[in-house]
Amino acid sequence: MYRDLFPILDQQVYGHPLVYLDNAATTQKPRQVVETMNTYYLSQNSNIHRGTHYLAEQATERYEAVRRQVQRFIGAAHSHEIIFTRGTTESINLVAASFGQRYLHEGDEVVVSEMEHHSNIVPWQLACQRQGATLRVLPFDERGVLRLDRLEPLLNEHTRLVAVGHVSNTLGTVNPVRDIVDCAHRHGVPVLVDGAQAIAHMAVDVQALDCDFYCFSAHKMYGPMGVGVLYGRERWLEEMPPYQGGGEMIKEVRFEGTSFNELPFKFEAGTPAVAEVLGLGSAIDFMLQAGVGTIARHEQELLSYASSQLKQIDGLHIYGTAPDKTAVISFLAGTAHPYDTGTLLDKLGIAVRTGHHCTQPVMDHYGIPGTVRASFAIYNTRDEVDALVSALRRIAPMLM
Ligand code: 7TS
Repeated sequence: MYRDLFPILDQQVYGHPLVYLDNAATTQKPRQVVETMNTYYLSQNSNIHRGTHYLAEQATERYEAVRRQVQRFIGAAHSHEIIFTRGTTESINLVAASFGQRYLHEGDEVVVSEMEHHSNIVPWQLACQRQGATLRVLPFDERGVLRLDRLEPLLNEHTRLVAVGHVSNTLGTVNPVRDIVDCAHRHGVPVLVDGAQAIAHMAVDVQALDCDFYCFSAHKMYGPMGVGVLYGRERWLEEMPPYQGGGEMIKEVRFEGTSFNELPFKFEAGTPAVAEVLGLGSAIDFMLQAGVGTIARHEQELLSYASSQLKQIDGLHIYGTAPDKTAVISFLAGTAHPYDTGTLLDKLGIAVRTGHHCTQPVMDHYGIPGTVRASFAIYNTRDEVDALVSALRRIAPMLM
């Protein structure tokens, strides 16, 4: 399905057809996304917001139209709640730095979960160090399900924020974000959701989730690298200080003092990645044309087929068996190091990711060095699952 739109998939690797199962790291880009960016550079390029000439006005209008498109896509109340960043990592760092400066003080606490990507741990560690605050951790159980019963006891009058992933990039677990938000809000604590692994796989509605911040990257949802989104509730964004200083984010600059621009420009210092933002718009068009529900159903079919096939391989162990999962399967083949399994699969044309996937606490939880991870997207097929399974059967004697 849709493979014709992704020319990169039609190639041989070491004499085998490419089987691309590294979609949680980055998805491939449909032709229309690349063409949108080419067209921008070949016939529309201009810096935005400051020109009075035709090209600048057109570029500004296109860029701002994508902001409104993102607003509709994630159900935000206002388009000025959509901030363009370089990606999930920068979105989280923005909140950690700016919200941290304004609201985190000596003795305060921030709660993250044990299954977070390092991008949703380290910025909070840095903010806590700067402000004299403490990081608290919500654990998960053996299946990779968050221990929600442990959330309430973690929340107290010192808690300033809960930061949690919508979907785990290693375990595939879909976390019950709305329940987490309800619990945190009962204690007056805002919630940041790292949506990097959710946005391409399910419908996201930030108002239905009732979260305070939501972060994602374009490159994991069929869009370009180098651009992402921070959604923030107006109330917080209004009160938070700027993250970076520079052009675009100011109202008036005097040496005696500077006043800042209104939202969203307060948080978009400097020339943004205009072509990439337009590429993100085109990626959203692609997802809506395919249908977010269709994408989710297709991936769920692949998940259940692949899981049942992989379970039949002797000595193969799957990490992450939550009842609600996206199409991410982490596994180890016998006692083989994940890197060896990944290298052998690569020689058969199969691209998987190996290692700790920037989630070392997850590896520590299970006492393993890393996993092999296969992750699926709209263009993957049952034949590709079969190719993975038969490759694993073929290399098993070398590994176990
Ligand atoms: N949060 C989660 C849950 C992620 O999976 C990733 C990237 C990030 C944040 C960071 O996103 P970035 O676009 O800012 O880099 N995850 C992965 C992965 O699983 N393999 O490579 C990158």
